[in-house]
Amino acid sequence: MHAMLNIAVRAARVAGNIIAQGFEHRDDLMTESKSENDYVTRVDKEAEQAIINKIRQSYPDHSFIGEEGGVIDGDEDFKWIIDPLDGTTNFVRGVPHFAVSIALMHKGRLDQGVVFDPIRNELFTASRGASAQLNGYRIRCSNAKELRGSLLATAFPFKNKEQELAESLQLFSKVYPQCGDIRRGGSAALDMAYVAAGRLDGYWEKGLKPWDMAAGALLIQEAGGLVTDFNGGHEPMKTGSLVCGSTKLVPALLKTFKQ
Ligand code: 2AM
Ligand code: CA
Ligand code: CA
Ligand code: CA
Repeated sequence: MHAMLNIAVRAARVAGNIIAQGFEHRDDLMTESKSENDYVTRVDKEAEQAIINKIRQSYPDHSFIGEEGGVIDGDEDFKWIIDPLDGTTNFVRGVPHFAVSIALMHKGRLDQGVVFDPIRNELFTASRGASAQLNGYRIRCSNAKELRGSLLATAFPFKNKEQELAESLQLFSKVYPQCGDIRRGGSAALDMAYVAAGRLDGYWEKGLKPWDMAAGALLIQEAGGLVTDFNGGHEPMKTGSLVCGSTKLVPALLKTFKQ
């Protein structure tokens, strides 16, 4: 395993322990609302700090950006992008579906990625050019060629519902009649890991942040799939709009969106 991926995995496991313990003792989460329907807990913050501390032990000069405010300026060539707990709403409500997401960008390219589900002990990893793995076994995106029969995932806007819900429902109503079925899991990182593992054929969502998708994007690319934005462009991390899946399914989805 690549040395930097190895460090990312160790950091993800440390955070995973904090999260799993927090999940068993949910009376003590100190949940706060960042905005309506958007929560953060003591566990999100502790997990992020633990990840950054762990990585900095090995790479003190690197730069960091984490969802819970963990911005550290350093060597811009090595930038860690961290979502310590993706799926906080599930976590707070006792739904055991959430993950740690850690990615490393090297000179602006995704280089290493880890998505770790501490409840199921599923570790999804990818290094650029070296395939994607689940618990050490190679994974691949599905070979779905069309919407018919496909299992997809998406999400609905939980903020700014007034502005964004109509568009979201419009896309849903275009895709849903043509596909097999659609899931709404509540963890973007796990949705993407499941696309990489071929459990889902595709996934789309708008309004994502870089830490929601960075590790998942590398997983999917290394698993032989496609990651684009809603226009088929290659900057979903900049636009926050994401369409991903098997190589044939993504163009089919984009076409369906435009119909
Ligand atoms: P978070 O748990 O790290 O905040 C995409 O749906 C992403 O939006 C999720 O991965 C989740 O990341 C975030 N999110 C925040 N609040 C949410 C909510 N109420 N429902 C669903 N997702 C939410
Ligand atoms: Ca959050
Ligand atoms: Ca997230
Ligand atoms: Ca989070």
